[in-house]
Amino acid sequence: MTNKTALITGATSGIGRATTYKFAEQGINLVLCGRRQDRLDDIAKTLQEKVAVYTLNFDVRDREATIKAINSIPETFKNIDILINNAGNAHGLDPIQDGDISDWDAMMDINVKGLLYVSKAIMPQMIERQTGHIINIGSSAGKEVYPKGNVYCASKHAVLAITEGMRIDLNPYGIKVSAINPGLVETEFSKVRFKGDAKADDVYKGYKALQPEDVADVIYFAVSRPAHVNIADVLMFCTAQASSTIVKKEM
Ligand code: NDP
Ligand code: 8X3
Repeated sequence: MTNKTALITGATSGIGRATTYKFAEQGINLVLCGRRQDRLDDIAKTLQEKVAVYTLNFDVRDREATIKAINSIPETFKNIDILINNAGNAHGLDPIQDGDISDWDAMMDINVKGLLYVSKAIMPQMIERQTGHIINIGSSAGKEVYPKGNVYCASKHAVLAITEGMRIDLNPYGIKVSAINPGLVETEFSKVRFKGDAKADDVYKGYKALQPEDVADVIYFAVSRPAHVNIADVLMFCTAQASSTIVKKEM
């Protein structure tokens, strides 16, 4: 995997950050994206002894800023071999009739439109070089709707549909497209969903949830397969989880 470059969105936390460390261990050069520059700087400082690292600070909701940031990548990092479309979150957990419209906007704008903007900026050079691998981080919520999950689940169902569409449309150019769909992963996800409310602390109590490193391992497995193998779709749960609503908890 040496001499490869990966661009990872949402590299400042959780699954994205764990993937960053996993890729650096394997010698993959990195373009790390997020809004929290202090975290990007810390990660870059830690990893730059192992691999080349470049950071980009932009909000994926902002179409112009996203395209401008990606177009500003210096020549040495410009050929992105691997794109990890990971930036995203849930905002709120409410019955649809009580949902906050700003939360709906955030989830559709970040999880769906942000992923499209980033992909739009990266795909042309992959097409030109007739190579590349795009991994979209979906969710078990993209396969199964759960109570109060409504719009978050819709955003992740959209990610799955976009992934399948990308795989079809990019097939003539030899570009691999994969969806990695985890269930419950212990990250800052629930802090964001519940906007800092103490409810977030209970989400991962009473069982061992997936850790971000578990997902990073599967992402690396997917990107390190031989050229003729594409891991199209992965659904992964912690052992305690059987479906979106069935989680065996010890209290
Ligand atoms: P975290 O909250 O820990 O990380 C989210 C990342 O997304 C951060 O690095 C954040 O960076 C970035 N991000 C959020 N909003 C924006 C934005 N507007 N512009 C740019 N970057 C943004 O959550 P996870 O690691 O859990 O989530 C990563 C992905 O995994 C998401 O797509 C999520 O839906 C998915 N997922 C999570 C699961 C879980 O249970 N945790 C399960 C299944 C899927 P910054 O704030 O610095 O911009
Ligand atoms: C995140 C997992 O179950 O909270 O996608 O939707 S869940």
